Amino acid sequence: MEEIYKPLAIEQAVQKIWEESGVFNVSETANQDKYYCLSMFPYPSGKLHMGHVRNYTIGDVISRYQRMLGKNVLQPMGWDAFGLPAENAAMQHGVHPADWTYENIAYMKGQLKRLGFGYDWNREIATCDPDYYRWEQWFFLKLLEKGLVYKKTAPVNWCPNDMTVLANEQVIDGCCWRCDTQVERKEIAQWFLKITAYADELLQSLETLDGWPEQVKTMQVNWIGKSYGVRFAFPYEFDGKQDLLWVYTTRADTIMGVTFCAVAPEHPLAAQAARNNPELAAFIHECEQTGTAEADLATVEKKGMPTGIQVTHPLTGEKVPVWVGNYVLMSYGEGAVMAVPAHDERDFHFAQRYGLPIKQVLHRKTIDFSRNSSGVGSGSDYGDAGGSQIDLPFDQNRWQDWYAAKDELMVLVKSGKYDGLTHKQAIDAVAADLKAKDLGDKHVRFRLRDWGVSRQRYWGAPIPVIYCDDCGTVPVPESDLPVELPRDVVLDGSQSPLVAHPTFSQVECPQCGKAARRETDTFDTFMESSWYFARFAGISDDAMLADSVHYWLPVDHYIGGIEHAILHLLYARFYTKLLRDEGLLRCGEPFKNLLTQGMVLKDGSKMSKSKGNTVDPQALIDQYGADTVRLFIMFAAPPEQSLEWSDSGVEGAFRFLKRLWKLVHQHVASGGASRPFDRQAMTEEQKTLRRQLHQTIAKVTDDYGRRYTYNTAIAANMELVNALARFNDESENARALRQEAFEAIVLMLSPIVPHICHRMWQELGHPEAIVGAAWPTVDASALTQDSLELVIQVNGKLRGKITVPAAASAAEIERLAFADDHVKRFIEDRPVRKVIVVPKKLVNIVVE
Ligand code: HQ5
Ligand code: ZN
Repeated sequence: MEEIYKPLAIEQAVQKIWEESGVFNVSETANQDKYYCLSMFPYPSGKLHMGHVRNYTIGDVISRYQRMLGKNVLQPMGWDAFGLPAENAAMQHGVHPADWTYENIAYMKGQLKRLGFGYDWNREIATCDPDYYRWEQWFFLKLLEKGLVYKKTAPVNWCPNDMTVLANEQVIDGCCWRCDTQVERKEIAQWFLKITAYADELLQSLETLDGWPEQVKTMQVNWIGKSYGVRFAFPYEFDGKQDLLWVYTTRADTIMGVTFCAVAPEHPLAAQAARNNPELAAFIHECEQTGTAEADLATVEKKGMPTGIQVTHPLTGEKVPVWVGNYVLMSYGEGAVMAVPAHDERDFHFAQRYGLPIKQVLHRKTIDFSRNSSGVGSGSDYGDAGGSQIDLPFDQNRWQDWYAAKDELMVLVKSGKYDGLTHKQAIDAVAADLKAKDLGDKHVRFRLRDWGVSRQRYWGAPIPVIYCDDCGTVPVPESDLPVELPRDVVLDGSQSPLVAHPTFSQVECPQCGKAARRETDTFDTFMESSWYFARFAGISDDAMLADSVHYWLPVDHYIGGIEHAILHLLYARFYTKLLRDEGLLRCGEPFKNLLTQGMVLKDGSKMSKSKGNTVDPQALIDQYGADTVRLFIMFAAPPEQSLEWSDSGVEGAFRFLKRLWKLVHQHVASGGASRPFDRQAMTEEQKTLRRQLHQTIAKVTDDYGRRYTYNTAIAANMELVNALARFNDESENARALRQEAFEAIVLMLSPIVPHICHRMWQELGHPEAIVGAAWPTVDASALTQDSLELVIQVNGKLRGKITVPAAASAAEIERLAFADDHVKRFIEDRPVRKVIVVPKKLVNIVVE
């Protein structure tokens, strides 16, 4: 064994062994339990960020640990390769998006290998590969057939100069990020996946996800936003015609407090009123200039204008004015709301601003503010998560809970026949009265919208449909899949390169053979990431998913960033249910356990290119080796918490590895252990060290297996190494004990620092590779102590120490205490008043 730790040479050699032996390439075996460990696959953006290194180190540590428990562990890796960055790079540097992407993949793959992650590279996926996206197209057509896919016109952010749709993130201060032109709201036809058809199941089955953080589940509950309310109408007359203004509310109990109604700028009533009102028409146009994001609507300055139309309150018969409000969302509910300024924050601000009346109809009973009212209720009538109502604690899954929490708090006043009723009673009574008049009923509603998957961009999977003047929308025949993305395109940022392409869109109609037009939109990249975990497990040349997928799924542990709490993690759950219902999967949930790792910070803020505070992992790997980087990352913080970068911490991790290497070297160089350990012939010091060793194994096993606190697992091993450094016994038995301790340390650290441990394991006399070794077990007999040291106090003052058998009774301890010479001297012949024995700690003798 070399005296000096040389990480680069060791890591290179060990990685070569892994590669050549193919240890991480797995298949389905019946005689072992499976474990599927997955880290969120990266966008091939150029090079690894420290955040990636953290994410993938955690996944690798979990995988290697499970392998040591005897599991058949699948850990795959691939590339979420479509998306805008490739197109932007193409425009900036004149490189083709495909070349840019595959070059990045090659570089980043090299980095992942250099970090020693144990992936099954045989299953590598790049989503921009036609062999991948052909199945996405195939499945889309299955969904189309089933009616789970449809095309409809929906508002988008539109740049009139670039003639393209912009994602919400690409609208900066209301202007196009590229050309600074003011962005418009435009209605264009887009493809949608009917995620709302699964809204209830997506909500209900969250309850089965015991291995998910509560925070993520709560975010999904709020995003799905199930609410129980009443849908009802205000009759009105316009241009001599009778009409109804429909609204939806979760707060029908406050119906007697309505002082006005508000409609979205796109509402038909607004358009009616604007016909003879140029001022109103101008206001509506102005509203159309702002984006469509719900987030915008929650924060936008609330503005409105009266329509001049009055509707009739369905229960009181009073006239109620209707306003157009820029904060009312057309795509949620009816695009119109009843406004109750006394009991809704947003209505209140609006009423104050425009001098509208405010009528209180609820009287609060005593309120217990100590109860959690963290805003779980997203049941705003406006459809966003900004809880504009009085937040109450309730479970959105159940009518009873929805009512109960409010009933404890309020009764109705100034509400005519409803006076004195509770929230629940009032809603029931109001709904019944509206129903009797044929003007409304109870109604369940979701905040979740269908998923728009069309993108007017180049670097994505083509949507496999054809438009024919005679036959309408025609699916691409299965035999013509994949619809491949053409390479020869011009990327100048002015319009979609697929629209500009000379031949891509020209196609014969598969049904009638006449000239037809191919869809030029591509899929949202979240389509690819919604099923990649299944493809890894069931990769196949001639099917979307091979049968092996049933062996591996669900994923046992999924590791990734909290930024995907809603979109990706909801889409993947939705897709799993779609695949199940198509008979391609047997499970209904994709991820059994979810670990959301914290951010990597530098000087307290997120490491990012724009802040200029990044640390390049590559430089550190080159300087210290992969093991040091991995050790620092796992030692600096538990996985779910943010990690503050520290150069001295990296240096400290390196020093620890050097020290451990040196101690193992000393042990091996001086001959190691010459005979097995003799338990009968142990000194007290040997017993103490061996007890610490097995206590450490017990603690570290708990840290790895249950708590995921690798930082404390490392700390416990560091303490054990310190104890070994202080242990100067050179007897045969001591050498045998040292051998046992080093073996255990090397095993326990091997998931985190696998290269150095591979070498030390060999040097400790094990020819077979450590990746195949079993996790160390606790010897319970080492944990028990034969004897204990107790402190003796006389009148509360420390007066001596005694050693007693660990199993000694209180009476025996008392007897031994009084027999101690020191203690005798302090007691002399004073009468003893009391003796207090605190087991395993002390004896206090109280004398006069
Ligand atoms: C982190 C950083 C950067 C990354 N391709 C998608 C993606 O997020 C994942 C799909 C499943 C939708 C973490 C991030 C994520 C993983 C890959 N990360 N800090 N790709 N600075 O390349 O923690 O949270 O952006 O889990 O690395 O990130 S990615
Ligand atoms: Zn046709």
